[in-house]
Amino acid sequence: PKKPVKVLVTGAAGQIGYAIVAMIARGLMLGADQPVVLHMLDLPVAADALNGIRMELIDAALPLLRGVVATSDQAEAFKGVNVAVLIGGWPRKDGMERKDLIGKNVAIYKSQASALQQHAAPNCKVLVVANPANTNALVLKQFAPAIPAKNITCLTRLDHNRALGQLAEKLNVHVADVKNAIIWGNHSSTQFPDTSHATALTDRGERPVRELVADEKWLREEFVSTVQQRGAAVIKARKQSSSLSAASAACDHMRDWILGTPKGTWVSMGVYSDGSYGVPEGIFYSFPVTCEKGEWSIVQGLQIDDFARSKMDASVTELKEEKRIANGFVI
Ligand code: NAX
Repeated sequence: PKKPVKVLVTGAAGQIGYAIVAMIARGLMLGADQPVVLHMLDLPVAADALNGIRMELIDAALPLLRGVVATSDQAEAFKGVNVAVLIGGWPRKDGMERKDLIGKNVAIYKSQASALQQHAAPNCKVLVVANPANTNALVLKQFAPAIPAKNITCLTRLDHNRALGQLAEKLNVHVADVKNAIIWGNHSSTQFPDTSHATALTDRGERPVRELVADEKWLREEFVSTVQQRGAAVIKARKQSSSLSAASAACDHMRDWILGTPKGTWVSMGVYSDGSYGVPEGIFYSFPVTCEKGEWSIVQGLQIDDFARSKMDASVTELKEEKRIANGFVI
């Protein structure tokens, strides 16, 4: 039998947290044969709610769940964890400026960086979900220098999955038969959902999405803005932001990272740029990646046309600006 893996979820009493803890404890993140111990962290104000979730997890009688730690103490939460899903953060409130949102989260991620570095298991894999996700990941990296940069990632898989979902609807095929869309850039409205290399399985075999859709204008305009604005559309409809889809995407991200991507398939992950595709080092940027044996690598050699280049550069500009603002708070 496998040794239990310790999985930390921060912001566990929040919306995404509530959805994801059950998914993790049912094996959707690490596999149906992998026992887990859940560490849940939230603020002291949410301690009662967190305890209620602990009670529900016990009541669910989950065979893979070998223990639950529910705490508002960062050191206890990070102690010995092998996987950390960082969902907790300062929420954007109406009228709040982006600069202030970044500032509030810089403080949180700076402090979580030291908890991570001091208490987590060596080689702990980290996924930042909380917004601004790419910049929070950067702050975490800067303040946890002992953690290898390759162990810190941020979530753009929800955007990636949204892209696959839109293509499946357009082509009237099953979503599992669509693959290799790409989300480039920031998890924000400057992200570039790119279908240039995506394929779909039809009765005539695997075909490029570009050929199947044929409507280049739809792919460049309507599709791109639908994916970019999907989060806002969900908020408008539900009066709450995406949570089950975000939780599901975070499970997909971790599962593919740890257990590997299927052959011939890539996924999108926010990672520390190594300069690939002319994206400067020093920012977290979403790239197409494949994963094997617990390591991600950026897919190389894809053709980038002028349209893609300008979209990709716009997201670089935004991320540099977020970095500049974040650095202003750090000093
Ligand atoms: P909620 O406000 O429901 O939950 C956030 C939880 O974090 C709360 O329970 C809060 O008490 C807790 N928290 C705040 N500061 C904390 C700290 N310092 N330590 C531990 N816990 C802390 O938000 P929810 O809808 O669950 O969203 C969580 C985050 O995910 C937000 O930042 C949101 O913007 C972000 N998202 C990111 C997505 C992505 O694709 N990267 C998509 C979904 C989501 O919008």
